[in-house]
Amino acid sequence: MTPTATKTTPEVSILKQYIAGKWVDGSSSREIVSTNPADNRQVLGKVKGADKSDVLKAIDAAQKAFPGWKATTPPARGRILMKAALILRERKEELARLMSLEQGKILPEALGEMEKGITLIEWFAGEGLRMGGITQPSELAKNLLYTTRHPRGVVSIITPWNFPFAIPAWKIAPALISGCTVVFKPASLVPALAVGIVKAFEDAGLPPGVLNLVMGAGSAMGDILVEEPRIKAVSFTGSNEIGKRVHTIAGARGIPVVCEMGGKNPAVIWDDADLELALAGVMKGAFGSTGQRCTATSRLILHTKIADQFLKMLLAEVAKIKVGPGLDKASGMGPAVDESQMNTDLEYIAIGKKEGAKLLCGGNRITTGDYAHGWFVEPTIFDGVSPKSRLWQEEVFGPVLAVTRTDDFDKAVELANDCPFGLTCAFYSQDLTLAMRFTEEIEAGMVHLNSPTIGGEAQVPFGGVKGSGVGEREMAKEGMHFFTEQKTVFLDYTGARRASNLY
Ligand code: UN1
Repeated sequence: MTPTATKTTPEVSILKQYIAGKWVDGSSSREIVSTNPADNRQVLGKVKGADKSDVLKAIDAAQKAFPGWKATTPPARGRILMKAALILRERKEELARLMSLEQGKILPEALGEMEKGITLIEWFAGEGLRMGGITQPSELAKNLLYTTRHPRGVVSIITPWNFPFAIPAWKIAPALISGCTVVFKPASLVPALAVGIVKAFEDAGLPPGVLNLVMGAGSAMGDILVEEPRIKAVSFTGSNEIGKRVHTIAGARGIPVVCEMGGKNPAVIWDDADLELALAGVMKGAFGSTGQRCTATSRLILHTKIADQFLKMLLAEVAKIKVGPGLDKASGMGPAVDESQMNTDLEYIAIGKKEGAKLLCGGNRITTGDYAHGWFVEPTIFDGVSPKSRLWQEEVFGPVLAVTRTDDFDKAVELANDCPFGLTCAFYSQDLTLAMRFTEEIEAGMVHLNSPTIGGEAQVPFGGVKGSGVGEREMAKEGMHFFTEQKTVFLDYTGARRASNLY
């Protein structure tokens, strides 16, 4: 495994903050260093970190740009978004390569993420022509009732490292099309991709100050992105710990907030399931993106009758996964994003063993040869996991799958629901009645029938219940509505004739 040489891209060469339409250095003494998780000797770029003063400048710029952007018609905003999407399409391969290098995911996954993010921008671009409210008949004659939507103002967008392009895209695009101006703070592990997306909007002609990028340690910036009075809404995806903090501060200020947080998503494979289909779904769900997605399949509930057969098929398939660098064509699974995430994976593997679960495969860091310079963990499966155990209840965010068995449908649903999260789930069966019962009884924001727990599409809402999220759903109309205020208008056009009031 030789580290793949970094192709110098324009995006890497301008690793800077973007404030008021200018690429500038941050004021913090702390640098953000972008490294390759497959080979931590390879530094991809460095950013002079932002601190509170930079965030305030970004908020100033966004506040100044707001009236002009608000006055720009939604179709005109949409054309800028569409241009950004076209630019991103041209840069798709280049940015996907960069994503593999910086985040670690294998190239086909990075290309898939680019495609998804670009589609989201295109979808929201089109909403510029459709964003109107509703018209309803009134109780009163010659009266019209209708609603309009208005941008909230300056908003904060805070995103994680696991989808460094798609998650920023699905938050920035609806904010911009709504007429909001944005202060965008990506995770410090993925600055190059954040620059890549912002650069595309700049090149598409987005006016200065409408989208600002601040990169730096959370500790250097403090809570200013949520507590500054000019911030009118916050959209956050990330850990439960930070999400709860964001929610509390935003709640105390009385501003709208969306927090998309963890998942511990179950896949239930029933005895009549198409096992080949279920196998493909569990492989993608549990080990795709190295398990580092909130929609990952992390709990597997097998019908007792097919459990041994299915696990045999699964183990044979997992044995074929070649763990390796994202840009290596042979790799089927990339590294953990950094040392800390790798250690979390290993800690949960140790917890699983201690709790008495049976390790079926994996369980180790890979350190042979050049692998010692990366954060590689084997795909890991535990059988006989107790529902009360930490391995069943807590999010790992790595390639670790917990398995249990039952032959009772009600018990399967109970096991699936016995967890603090409720983002997504999967049910594999040919039985429509059972599938519909599962859909009704499961506590989750998204249900996949005969399809893996992962993924989402631009045109339908995305989000979860319980510990998985608070606030409005993302994507689709809901994703855009979050960034707007509504006005209900009561229009009386009786003119000189006196309106006869009903009440
Ligand atoms: C997906 O499964 O394609 O952080 C998206 C996450 C989610 C996104 C998952 N917000 O993993």
